[in-house]
Amino acid sequence: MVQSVAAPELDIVRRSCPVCEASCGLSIDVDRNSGRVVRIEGDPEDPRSRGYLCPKAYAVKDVHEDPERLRRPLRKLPDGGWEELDWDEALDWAASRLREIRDEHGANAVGYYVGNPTGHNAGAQLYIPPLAMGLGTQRAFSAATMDQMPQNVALREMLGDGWMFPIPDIDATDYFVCMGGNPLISQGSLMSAPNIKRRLQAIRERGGKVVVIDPRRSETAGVADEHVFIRPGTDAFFLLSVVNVLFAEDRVSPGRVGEFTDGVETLRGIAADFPPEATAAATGIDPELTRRLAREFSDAERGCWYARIGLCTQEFGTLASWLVYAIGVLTGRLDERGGMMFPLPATGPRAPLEPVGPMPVGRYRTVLRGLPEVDGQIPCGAMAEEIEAASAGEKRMRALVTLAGNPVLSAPNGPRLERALGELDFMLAVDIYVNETTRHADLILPSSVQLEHENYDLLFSTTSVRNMARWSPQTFEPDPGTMDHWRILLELGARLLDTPADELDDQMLGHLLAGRVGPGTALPDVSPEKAREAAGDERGPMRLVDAMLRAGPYGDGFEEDADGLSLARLRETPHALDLGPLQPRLPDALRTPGRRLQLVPEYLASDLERLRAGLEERSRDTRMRLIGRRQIRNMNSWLHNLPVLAKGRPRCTLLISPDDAERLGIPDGGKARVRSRSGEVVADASVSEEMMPGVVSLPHGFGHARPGTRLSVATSLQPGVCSNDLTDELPLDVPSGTHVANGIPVEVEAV
Ligand SMILES: Nc1nc2c(c(=O)[nH]1)N[C@H]1C(S)=C(S)[C@@H](COP(=O)(O)OP(=O)(O)OC[C@H]3O[C@@H](n4cnc5c(=O)[nH]c(N)nc54)[C@H](O)[C@@H]3O)O[C@H]1N2
Ligand SMILES: Nc1nc2c(c(=O)[nH]1)N[C@H]1C(S)=C(S)[C@@H](COP(=O)(O)OP(=O)(O)OC[C@H]3O[C@@H](n4cnc5c(=O)[nH]c(N)nc54)[C@H](O)[C@@H]3O)O[C@H]1N2
Ligand code: SF4
Ligand SMILES: [Mo]
Repeated sequence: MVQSVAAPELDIVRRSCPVCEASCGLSIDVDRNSGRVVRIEGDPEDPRSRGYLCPKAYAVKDVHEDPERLRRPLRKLPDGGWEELDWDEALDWAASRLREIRDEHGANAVGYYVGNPTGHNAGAQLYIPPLAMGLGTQRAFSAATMDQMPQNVALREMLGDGWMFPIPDIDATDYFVCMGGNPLISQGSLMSAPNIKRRLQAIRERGGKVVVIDPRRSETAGVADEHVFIRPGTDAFFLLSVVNVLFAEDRVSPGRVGEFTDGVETLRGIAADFPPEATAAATGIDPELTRRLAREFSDAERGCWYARIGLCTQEFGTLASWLVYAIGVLTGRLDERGGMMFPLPATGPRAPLEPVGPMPVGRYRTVLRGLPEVDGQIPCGAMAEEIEAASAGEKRMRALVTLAGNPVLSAPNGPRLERALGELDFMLAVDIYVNETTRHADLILPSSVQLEHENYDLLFSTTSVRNMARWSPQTFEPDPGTMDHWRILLELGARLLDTPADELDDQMLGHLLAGRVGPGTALPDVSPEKAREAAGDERGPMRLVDAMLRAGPYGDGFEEDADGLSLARLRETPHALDLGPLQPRLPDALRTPGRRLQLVPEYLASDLERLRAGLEERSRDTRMRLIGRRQIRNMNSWLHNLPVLAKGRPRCTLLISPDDAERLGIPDGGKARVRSRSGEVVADASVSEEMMPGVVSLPHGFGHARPGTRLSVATSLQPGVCSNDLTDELPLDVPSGTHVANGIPVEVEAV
């Protein structure tokens, strides 16, 4: 028998990598005939990444081709098995269950959780509002409370805009301090910059200095000039001492930014209590070293003091994040070349937005602990207690919608959450796998994956070290059994709001345009009607992106023949469009009353009492502390089912210092039991000089050995244990409601 084989039809697709924030330019060889990726390379012509990529770039191919990825909606059967159903039935059923629960028990009986891949998909991000409006609930959770929420809160209070992140102007700096981030592995976070290693090396080549302050001698420390160990969770003390030195040695010079900053003298008073000698016992950092670092940083021509997740998900995350920004202000490095600067995204407003009122806090409180919502977020680790009848009684959350999230592995105390999910009347997951979380759902709606839809780097153009705009084409037709994530959200919203989906979509466009064109806006002469007509009939997120681009600071202002940006123009640009280096944006971009930078906002200062109380406790503290880590071939919990990324030795190891290993009798490769208030795990120990004595490190995102999933590769090659079985859901960074995933008190013993 002769089989006819269709000749390959090769093509090259250029798009940005949707896996991490760096958003490298990829050049993908595809065979259109078989619908498969043949090869992926870094795009040498991409002005941002210039050919750079990391091993995770292959995930875009492997996720697309993973036989276990879901390609039809699945409904749970009474016996725990699954049946496939078609989309209309699935959407109707989901909406009717949610409505029933809402109608009977009120809107807050339903909650939702937004996961990380949302940030990598413009449609998933832009279409949360229709679903959120449809649900009308105040019970909104997301990965933010295991991530950047302390930074959001600090910035909202200081600048009036919690999403205006200061980003290192890394290519122009002379002194780079990295605290609680490991950009060599994470590839940069709130610092979208492909090939960080090269950029850090360039600082050193031009005579500058890179300093890493971390309880682990991380991979980033490996390319730095200096590494300083710090006891986990004590960064706020150390930073207050740095501020103390800056004042004591007359090194405070805010420069231009000082002209519109309030609170410098208040901060002097606060820091007066924290000379380096007062904090050394807690931090483990020699007072003279603290002084030297403060001096070097203030003496440097241009400096970035950068901090990330290790400073957020810790006991004093908001204060630590705030102090990092404050050091930037005091040394005149915020909003200045070579310091921490603010991108001007192409989809952002064309003219400064109006000042806003105070940050909302406490419009909703959790039932058992009375935890306040902070700027619309409730701590994700409170999901379990909000669901449990024993904790929340009649006011319990009875339905949950997860959107591209895996909180059983990524949120604190996963085992408690797993048990609680069993108490729900209805759970809906919009996801692409049956994993540790979604297996508890009654219905899973599979979205299309990145190669199957267009994308625009919406979030990461707000975190990029140079201004940029990037559109990515659809590579393959979506699998007919899947639906674009945005459409799922829109269709659910439409059903919950009793509004036709197209009408809801038009309302979204109308709402967006209302703030950007017409009288009183930055485009007073463009009527909403004209803009709406220019936006065309193409539905979905790209129409919204087009409207934002055209109304934005580089946009064509809806004039067809103007030079400015539009989606049409970007669609003709095969690589990322470089829009130049970051430029000063303050004070215009401030949204505080009177556009004044608040160096010591009251809401943040109110947490100083807790910090003061913590100092004494921390100075005497001898408990072992657990911190997390990331690895180059992981992305949180969800890339372990791809053979290329899962192969090799088990990676979920507990790093422990030689001192501790010897003291506890744990040999390299031996088993160690780690116990916290919330749980315990047994992991393979790896004795490592990288670790500060008294600190152990376990990566997160593992723990795939649970039953009922469809992740055969992850389960067999990299099951690991879940570090969040150990993350206690009770302690919080209070002002932001963020969990403490770094610096968890633990007991470690040989098994
Ligand atoms: N201990 C500890 N815990 C942590 C952290 C830590 O450092 N230490 N980090 C925290 C941080 S920073 C984050 S961001 C969170 C992440 O927390 P989550 O977002 O809850 O977890 P992920 O592991 O990113 O899970 C992503 C989910 O999205 C699904 N998915 C992937 N791609 C798509 C898609 O295209 N469409 C749809 N619909 N679904 C998709 C995956 O199957 C998976 O279920 O974890 C947090 N948890
Ligand atoms: N390969 C890979 N890349 C990723 C991800 C991934 O899972 N894998 N996840 C992505 C996501 S969602 C995010 S949010 C980013 C996060 O990006 P990063 O913030 O760079 O994340 P980590 O690599 O976890 O680095 C945290 C560092 O903080 C240190 N640390 C822990 N506790 C403390 C402390 O108390 N004080 C100080 N000073 N340091 C501490 C840890 O040792 C570690 O080196 O990475 C993104 N990129
Ligand atoms: S660094 Fe991030 S964006 Fe670049 S190839 Fe790797 S995963 Fe993709
Ligand atoms: Mo994250």
